[in-house]
Amino acid sequence: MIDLYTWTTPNGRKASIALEEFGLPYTAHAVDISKDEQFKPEFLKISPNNRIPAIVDRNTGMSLMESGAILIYLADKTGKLMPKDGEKRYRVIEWLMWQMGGPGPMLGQVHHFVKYNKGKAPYAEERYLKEAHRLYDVLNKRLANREFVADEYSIADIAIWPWISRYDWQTIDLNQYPNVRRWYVTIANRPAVKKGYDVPKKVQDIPMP
Ligand SMILES: N[C@@H](CCC(=O)N[C@@H](CS)C(=O)NCC(=O)O)C(=O)O
Repeated sequence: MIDLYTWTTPNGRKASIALEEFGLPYTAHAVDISKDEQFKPEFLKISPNNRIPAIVDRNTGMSLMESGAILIYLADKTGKLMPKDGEKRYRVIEWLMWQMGGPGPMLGQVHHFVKYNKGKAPYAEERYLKEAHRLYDVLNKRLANREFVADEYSIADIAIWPWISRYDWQTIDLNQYPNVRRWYVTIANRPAVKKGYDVPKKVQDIPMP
């Protein structure tokens, strides 16, 4: 049994979608970041960076923060969605790290400046939108002749997908990136993704282009 501490955000949804895909039993605990619940002392014990998601594995007592680390942990625990060794494993880690260093922080800045603070910082809006388009272009090219970012559907797709699901917040027209669009729709239709998207509560239907 896994305890998942999460909220209705891209990083939170990575963990709940993965838990659904792995078929692991878990209990979701809502940490409402709009009410600063991520700063509560009891949450800081398992997430010293005061951010969601975090997990506690009741079998081992181990706690873990950082969505990338959580995805690798769960993949290793179940032996699913990431090869055990060899080049294929590192290809998954490569694209997982691309997400952690690229779309995560950069699209997060687009949400901050373009969606929530439009007009306040035109230079920042331009800078992060340009970077968003560059990242979408990288992903579009990567998906030109493959179904998923690594060799098979993996934790790397699970990490990237929730950030792309906010394409409307990012003012991105997915028709401009047809390979990303095709990949996005394929993953959106997976039953585990539909279930994991609504954790810890349903906010809206999955956006569809
Ligand atoms: N690198 C971290 C980022 C986690 C993160 O930024 N989580 C956001 C929600 S998507 C959060 O908890 N924000 C709370 C805050 O900014 O105080 C991860 O991938 O887990």
